[in-house]
Amino acid sequence: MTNRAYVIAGSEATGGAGIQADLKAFQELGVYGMGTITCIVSFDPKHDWGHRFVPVAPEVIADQIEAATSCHDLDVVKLGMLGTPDTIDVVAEGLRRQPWRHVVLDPVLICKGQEPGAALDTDKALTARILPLATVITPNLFEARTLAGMEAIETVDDLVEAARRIHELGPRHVIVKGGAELPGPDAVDVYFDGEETTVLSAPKIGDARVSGAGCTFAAAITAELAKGGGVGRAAEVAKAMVREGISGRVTTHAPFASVATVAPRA
Ligand code: PXL
Repeated sequence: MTNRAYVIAGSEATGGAGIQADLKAFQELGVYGMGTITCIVSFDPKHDWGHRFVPVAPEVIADQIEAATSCHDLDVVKLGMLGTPDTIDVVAEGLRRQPWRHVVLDPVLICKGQEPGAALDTDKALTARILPLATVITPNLFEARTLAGMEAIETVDDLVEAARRIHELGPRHVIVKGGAELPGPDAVDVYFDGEETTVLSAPKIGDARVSGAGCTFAAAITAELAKGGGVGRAAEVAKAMVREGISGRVTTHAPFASVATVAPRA
């Protein structure tokens, strides 16, 4: 049977991040993908490439979820940018209609073009309604600080503490990404499964953040889980894929490069 994976996420019109990156990652890893679009983000070249953000109407999101889940037997889903409390409600409702082996949550908390007040509502709704459904969560430093209620995350020990705190919010598997911003020469991620802590570390490739790295990481984990692998191995594959993608990054006319989507050499 063809391995299938599902993603519910926003469209990012330049192709670097969002559902565009997710579906490319699925394809590269040999998984047939289907997707539901929650919002449309179009960077604005006339205004410093700021985010223009348009949510998709909740009933249209519900229709897309109905179509995908009726058409395919799915047991693995990735959640990317949801964007508004209304979107979160309709996605939570849609997910509750069937059992999932894995719900991989990339907790994209704020998109730069959104009102900070709206972001706060979104944080609360995400924590209340989506976190309890997630089996795997992949926060970056900013998201980990918010979810764990920590003022600063600056060391690997801080990453471990954040992973433990976020685990208590519900998700069985927590992978906190140090990324470019964690001080030090290495890109460090910490995986905590409730018992064991695993540190994934590799030398940083430059210091700049690359668009789509986080999306690709969670999408690659989702694809590997769809193929039947465990979370630990899936995280290793995802990290290798993002490393290759950052090293072969696509330069753009925007001030940031986009991750290239290439499956890691076995
Ligand atoms: O990389 C986070 C992200 C996720 N999803 C969408 C985005 C972005 C960042 O711009 O636009 C749709």
